[in-house]
Amino acid sequence: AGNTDTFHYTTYHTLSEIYSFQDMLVAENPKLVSKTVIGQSYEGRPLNVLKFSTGGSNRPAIWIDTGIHAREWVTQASGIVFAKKIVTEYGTDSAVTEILNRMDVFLEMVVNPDGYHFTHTNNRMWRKNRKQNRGSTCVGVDLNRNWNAGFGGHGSSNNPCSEIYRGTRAHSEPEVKSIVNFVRSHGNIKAFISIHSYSQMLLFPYGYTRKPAKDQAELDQVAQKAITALASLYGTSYRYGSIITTIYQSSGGSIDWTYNQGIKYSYTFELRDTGHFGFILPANQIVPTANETWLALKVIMDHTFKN
Ligand code: ING
Ligand code: ZN
Repeated sequence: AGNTDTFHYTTYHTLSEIYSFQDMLVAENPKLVSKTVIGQSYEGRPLNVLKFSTGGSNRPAIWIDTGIHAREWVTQASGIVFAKKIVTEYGTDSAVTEILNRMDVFLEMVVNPDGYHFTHTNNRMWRKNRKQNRGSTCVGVDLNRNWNAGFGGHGSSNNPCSEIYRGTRAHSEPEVKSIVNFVRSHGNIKAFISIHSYSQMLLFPYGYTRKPAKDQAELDQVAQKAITALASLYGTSYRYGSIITTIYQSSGGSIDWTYNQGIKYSYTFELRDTGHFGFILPANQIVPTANETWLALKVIMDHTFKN
């Protein structure tokens, strides 16, 4: 029922509403948008990725994901807004048009569907997936500690009851493994942007080591440009820098893995706010948050396109 013009971007949606949004967007824009199911979650839900493409084969691509952590609702909601923006700005915005004429964009709006469903039905503050951990009554693995980049190091836990439980081994979780397989088999991803909330930060590798990324100077410059664009809309101020020096030490994170795979433009956003509402950001901030973030995303995409 409905269409993506009358869809309510100003409220939070259930998982099934997000899935039907995706299908509507594909149905309305069959030449630009398609849906790929890259795997299934632990509880058997589809892991949907929207592909925005104007043709070609295996074009250089930009990956964006939202919702790896269940409770970070403004991220999944922003993912919906980004998807709609891509289709409305293709052909009207010169940067988006130019990018999509030569590159593909992949958007996974709900990386952690089981956790997201659980935040609607049981516990609004759930973060991890819903893995039934063997030998423990505690549920869930932190999907941003499960990647093979400093796996098991500081800033992750081997305790299944911890909010930062890393799982039994790297890539043990289907939600992570599906992205790993996708990234590897695609082989031509140039930027990988993973979106969290909250803290208002733009972060780049590394999180597991203090060793600076070899592209640190460039990553830093692009981040500075991106947060300047972001602030230009409503004045929202962001900090930026490497994960370990800007937020905290954290091992097994996605963008450290993608960076080590050779994806130079690996970034993580921490969206609004700085803690007043935290994860429970009022719905009237969804669209402004997505709008300002989109400006920063376009800076990163445009830089990727030109390099
Ligand atoms: N923040 C991220 C977390 O997983 C992060 C910070 C980003 C860590 C990138 C490692 C890599 O802890 C939130 N809010 O989840
Ligand atoms: Zn998060």
